[in-house]
Amino acid sequence: IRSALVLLAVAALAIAGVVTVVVARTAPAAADVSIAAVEDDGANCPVTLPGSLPANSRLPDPFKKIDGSRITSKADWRCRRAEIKRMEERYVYGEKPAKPASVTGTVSSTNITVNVSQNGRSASFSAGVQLPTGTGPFPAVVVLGGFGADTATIRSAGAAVINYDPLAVGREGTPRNNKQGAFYTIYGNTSTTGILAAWAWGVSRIIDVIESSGGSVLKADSVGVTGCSRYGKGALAVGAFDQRIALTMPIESGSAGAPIFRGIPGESGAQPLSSAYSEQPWLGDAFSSFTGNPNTLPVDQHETVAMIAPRGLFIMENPHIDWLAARSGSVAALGAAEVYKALGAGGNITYWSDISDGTHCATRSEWRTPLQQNIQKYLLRTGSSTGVFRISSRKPGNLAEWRDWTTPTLSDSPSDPPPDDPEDPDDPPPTDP
Ligand code: MCU
Repeated sequence: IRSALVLLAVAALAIAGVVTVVVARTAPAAADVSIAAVEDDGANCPVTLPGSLPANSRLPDPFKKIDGSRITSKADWRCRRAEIKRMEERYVYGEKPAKPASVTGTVSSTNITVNVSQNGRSASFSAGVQLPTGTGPFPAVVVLGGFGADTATIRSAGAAVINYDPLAVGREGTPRNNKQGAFYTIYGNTSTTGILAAWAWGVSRIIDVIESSGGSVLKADSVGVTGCSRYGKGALAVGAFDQRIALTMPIESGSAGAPIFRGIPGESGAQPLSSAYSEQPWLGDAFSSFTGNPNTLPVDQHETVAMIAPRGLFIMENPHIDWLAARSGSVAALGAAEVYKALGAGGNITYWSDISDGTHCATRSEWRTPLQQNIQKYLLRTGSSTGVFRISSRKPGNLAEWRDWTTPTLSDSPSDPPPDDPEDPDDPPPTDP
C-alpha cells in the first residue's frame, strides 16, 4: 500500500509538473537511460528573459542562470534548462507551442495519422511505419526526410522506422510572412516560428498519438529521432524540444544544426549564418538580429545540444565538406558534454566525425556499430555501451578556446527540494491507512 501511495503521489506531482519524473524501466540504472514522462518537464519554471544582450565572444556558461548565479545541484538543471529553452525559442528557433487542445489519430503497422485542432483551426498529417521483425510493441526511430539515415541498421537492431515528411508540417520555399504546412495552418502563416521548430512540434504530436494509441504497435517511451543535413538540423530540434525523445541522432546538420553559431564566421567555407537564415525559413524570424553578430546571442548551440542531456545523443558529422561546419559542431558537442558530465551522464553522448567517405549523407560503415549500440541502450534498453568522442583530425574543435567557465560539481541533493517529495528521505513517509 505504501508503494502504491508513493506512486500515486509521484503521479500527482508529475501531473502538477512539480518534479522531474525519471521514467526508468529496466536495468541499467535510471540515470543511464532517463527520459522525462512529459514533453517539457520545466514548463512551470519561472523564466525572465535577459533585459539586455551584452556581447560575449565566448560560449555562454550553460550553468549560469539569467540572474547571474550558477546552479549548484543536479536538480537545478531542470529550471536552468527551461531558461535555455525559452531563450532558444525567443532568439533562435521561434516558439514551439505546447500540445494543442485536441490531438487525435491512429497507429497501425504501416501508418500513423495525426489530427490536430485548436481555436477552430484543424490540420492533419501522416507518417509511414516500417516495423522490424519480431513481436511488438516496438521502439521506433522517427526518420526526418527519408535520406541519409541507415534505416536497414535501425530495423535490424530491433526498432521500427517512422518515415516523417517534415515538409507537410513546415514547408520550404515559402517567404517568412506566408509560411505553410500543418503547423502554420494552426498557428497562422505569419507565425515567427521557424520551420525547424514546426517540424519538432509535428514529431511531438506523433508521440502524443503513439501515447494515446494503447501501445500495442509502438512504445511511446522508446522513441528516437534522426535525419541528415537540413533534416539533421530538424532532428536536433526535435530531441532538444521534447524530453520524451529517448535518443537523438542528428547527421551532418551544419549551420542552424549542431555547430556553434559563434564559430561559424571563423570556420573556413562554413555556411554563413546569413545564408542559413535566408536559404529557408529554418530558424525563427528573430534570428535575423544575430546573423551578423552571434556574439550577442545569450545562448549558443552547445546549449541547444545540452537541452538533450542526460538523454541518449549520437551526433554524426562530416569533416570532408567545409560547408558543414564540423569544427564548430565538435565544439558544440564538447560544450554540451560538460553538462552531461555535470549531471553524471557523461557516457550518454557520442560524437563521431572520423569517417572516410566524404559524400554528403552517405550510409557509413563507421557509424553502424555506434548506431546499433545507441539503439540497444536507449530504445531497447538492453545495452550498456559508453559514449565516445571520435573527432576527426580534419576539423578538431578546441572547447578551451571557446569557454571562460569551468564545469561545476553538481550535488545530488536538490538545493530547493519540492514540497513533500515522496523520494526525499527528509520528508515523513506517507501514513499507511
Ligand atoms: C547541411 O544542410 C543543408 C545546407 O544547410 C544547405 O545549405 C544545403 O543547400 O543543403 C543541405 C542539405 O539539406 O542537403 C540535403
